[in-house]
Amino acid sequence: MKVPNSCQSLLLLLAPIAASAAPYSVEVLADNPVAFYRLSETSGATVALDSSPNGNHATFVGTAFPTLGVTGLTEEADTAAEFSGSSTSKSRILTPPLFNPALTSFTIEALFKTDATSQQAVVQQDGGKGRTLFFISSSNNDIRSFLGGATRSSGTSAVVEKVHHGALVYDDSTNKWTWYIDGVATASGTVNPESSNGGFFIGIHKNLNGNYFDGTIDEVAFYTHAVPASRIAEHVAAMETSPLLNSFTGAPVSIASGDSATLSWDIAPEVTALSISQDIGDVLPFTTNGIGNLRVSPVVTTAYTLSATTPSGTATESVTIYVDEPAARPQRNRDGQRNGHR
Ligand SMILES: [Ca+2]
Ligand SMILES: [Ca+2]
Repeated sequence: MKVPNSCQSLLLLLAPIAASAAPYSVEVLADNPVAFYRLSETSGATVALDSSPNGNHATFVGTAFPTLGVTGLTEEADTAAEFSGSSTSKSRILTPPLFNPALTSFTIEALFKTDATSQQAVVQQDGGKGRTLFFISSSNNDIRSFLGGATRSSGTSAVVEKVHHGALVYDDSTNKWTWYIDGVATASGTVNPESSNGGFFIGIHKNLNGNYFDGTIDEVAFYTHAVPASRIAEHVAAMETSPLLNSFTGAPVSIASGDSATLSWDIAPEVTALSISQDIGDVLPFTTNGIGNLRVSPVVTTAYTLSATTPSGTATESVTIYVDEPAARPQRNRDGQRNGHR
């Protein structure tokens, strides 16, 4: 059958959409969050990195920080933060100010798994008019927001020990709030949110005197727009998707000048383009059944970034090969004068 060229390109565009979703973090980043805390830091970290390009890094706080390195809540090989529920450790995360809920559309999205039936904050804004925007109520574990002077119930109970996806979406143009629980719109209404420029606490009430989260929180994303229902559903579908990029490592990670190291990778079969920075370029030809490697001989300490792309998104991972460069030593020529050689 002859298909007009214009239709062929349309078919090419449509085909990837029918394919399975990209991994969770790739789907979130595709929607341009203003901040995205993957909480994949290891024990001892004080900074919760913002994985968006916006640099809104947050901090771990408390007499005991949340426990890092616990199993994440998606299929990505990525960890999460465990909160103890303790009133003495007051484990929490504090973001910088990200937006004023009275002045913009917004979306607050998080994965969580609670151990308890007490009232627990997932996300609470700081400041005098900061509100408990995303919490589990002690009333039947109902997932709720306190916004615009009243409770906005999702009508859905968090199940203890079950992983839930929650997203509170506010559309400033219509004043409409919508709760999505596990990818489905469960409740909506209209509201005029309080005006506050405070940062956002994760895992505690802003007064630090209650609503201690007890359980795991992961992949917390903030957006200054209303993420549409179709994208929320894609995010939830992506929770089950394996990572595009299983590993990217260098060995040895530290070499003497003149020696070489091997970069090795393990990628998903659906990756259609694979490249390494530092002018190395396409490395798909060096990849068999998702596994590949390449020898490199950097003359100075060099960071290599592997980018794995599918029709629905790109994942990247970096490794640094440290080069022990010879100590710069002034050399003398036969006249005993220093020359410019390093
Ligand atoms: Ca994570
Ligand atoms: Ca616990």
